[in-house]
Amino acid sequence: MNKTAIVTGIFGQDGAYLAKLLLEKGYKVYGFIARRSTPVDWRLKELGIENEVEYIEGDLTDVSSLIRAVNIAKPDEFYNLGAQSFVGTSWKQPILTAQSTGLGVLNCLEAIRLSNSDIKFYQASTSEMFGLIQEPIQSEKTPFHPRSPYGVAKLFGHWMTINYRESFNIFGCCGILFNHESPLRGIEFVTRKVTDAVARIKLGCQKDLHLGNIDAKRDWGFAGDYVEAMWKMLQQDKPDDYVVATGRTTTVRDMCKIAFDYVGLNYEDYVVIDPKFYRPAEVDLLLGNPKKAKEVLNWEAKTSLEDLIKMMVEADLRRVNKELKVKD
Ligand code: NAP
Ligand code: G4F
Repeated sequence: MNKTAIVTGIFGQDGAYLAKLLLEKGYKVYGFIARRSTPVDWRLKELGIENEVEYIEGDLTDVSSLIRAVNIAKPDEFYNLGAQSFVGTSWKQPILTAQSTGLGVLNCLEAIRLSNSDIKFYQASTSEMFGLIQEPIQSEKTPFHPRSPYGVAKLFGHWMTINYRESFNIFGCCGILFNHESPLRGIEFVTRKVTDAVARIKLGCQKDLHLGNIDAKRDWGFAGDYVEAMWKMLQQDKPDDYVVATGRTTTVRDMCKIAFDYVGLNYEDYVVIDPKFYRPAEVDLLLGNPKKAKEVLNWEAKTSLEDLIKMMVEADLRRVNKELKVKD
């Protein structure tokens, strides 16, 4: 019989790719969606799946809406991807971040415990929990030291998931995912901010690009690859936690170079360092060790950073070209 899944955060980058993957595997997919004043389903539309998902309204901060959703969908699997996920915003709205990104996880776990504790649960943990890194290459065994209210909230959700596994035998898995990007990435994140700017500069409708700390290093992969790891975690016999990463780290500066080079421009002619984009505390370096995911899940990243940036620049060139045609 086909399986059923609930996905919170389905209108976000990962939610869209995961929904597509689950639909391709024959799942019935319910999207748990927070009410917003304007429609935000553009990612599902880009993937052509907006009419294949059933939607249930609710909010991660409202446990009753989660219990209602679980009772309606009766899922086999519950993927919690919903969160206030932008690190920069977490200093401006720390309490909202704690409530949705942190307590929201406990609300999901309680909804499962109270309704049907056989539901398998995936928690979107993050490399941001490593923060001030304690080891040069981070694995499942590396101690955490979060550097932002977002990282602290995620760590609460991470440990709650482990605690519900140990206390109530809930099949809860945490994917400690390193940065993953795509043409569906939100414009506020640095890769997409860069590829959008590259397209606009190339097409003559933007002059320069203001960035913060371009010496920060990230382990960047493709979101389309990473959602497969999420699914694989819930297909194992035993619940566990996994680092999902490429094993390569690159500075923001070099990522800019890759993006500008792709359209034949020199990033140094356009990037302006703007202290406005510095963070109160920075995560200088992230580099993941995906060995366990490879050994247990038979998962590995397939897309190089160069191919990823090319895919993103091309998508942004298409979007900006379309915008310009509409204006003509
Ligand atoms: P995203 O694009 O920001 O998507 C998050 C989604 O959660 C959005 O659709 C958002 O809706 C929704 N949401 C926010 N607050 C909510 C609430 N209170 N109730 C219900 N839904 C809510 O993030 P993503 O990049 O897809 O990431 C997916 C998950 O993985 C997130 O939990 C993120 O923290 C985590 N993660 C991401 C990465 C990465 O590199 N992408 C790495 C590690 C972990 P609105 O936009 O309408 O608020
Ligand atoms: O793209 P970012 O905003 O991603 P960040 O902070 O690493 O967080 C992302 O990855 C996490 C996984 O490690 C997720 F959990 C989280 O939800 C999110 O998806 O920033 C990347 C780096 C930072 O060091 C930042 O300081 O780029 C640096 N940066 C430099 N200038 C900038 C900018 N970041 C942004 N967003 N905008 C800038 O202008």
